[in-house]
Amino acid sequence: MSEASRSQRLFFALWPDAGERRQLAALLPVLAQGGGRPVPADNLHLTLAFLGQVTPAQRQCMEAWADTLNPPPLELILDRLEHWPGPRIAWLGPSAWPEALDVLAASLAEGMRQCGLQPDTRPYTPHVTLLRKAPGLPAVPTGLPVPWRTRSFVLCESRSDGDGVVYRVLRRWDA
Ligand code: 2AM
Repeated sequence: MSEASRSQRLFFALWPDAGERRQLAALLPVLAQGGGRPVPADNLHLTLAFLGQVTPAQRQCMEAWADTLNPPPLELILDRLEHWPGPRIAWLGPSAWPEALDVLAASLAEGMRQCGLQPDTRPYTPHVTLLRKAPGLPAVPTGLPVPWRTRSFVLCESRSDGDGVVYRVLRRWDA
């Protein structure tokens, strides 16, 4: 098999625990009343770095880089509901967040450069996508804010499965 055919679409993320996922998922039906397609509950996450399509060697390089990082304790309060008209997503994120989250995202972006990948050059905006094809900002549901405490991050694979996308956690880094 060629390197290209063994490539995978990968990203690093914060992955909610069962309770946090339940709280986030509970927002979806209400939000979707205003239009848009809710993200499947199992897919909810907060991206740290989107790697895109990577070769096995690049994946190995990024895992080795991640091994050198110490997952910081993070306490997030997801209280900011926003709509981005370009990608047409409605998302929930923190209106303020610990510097350690920026440092972690920036460290992974630096790892991407070291491993021959091109990180996003836009400022990092932590967000959990809740609706795709969202026509506008949905009405604020009850159930906000959602607190999220973590001391780990994960490497995920994204695959298309015909009628959607399926994410699989490949590895987890715990403090
Ligand atoms: P999004 O939720 O804002 O679409 C997996 O696709 C994850 O990586 C999603 O959380 C997605 O963010 C994020 N991501 C960042 N840049 C991306 C890109 N260029 N293409 C696809 N996903 C991207």
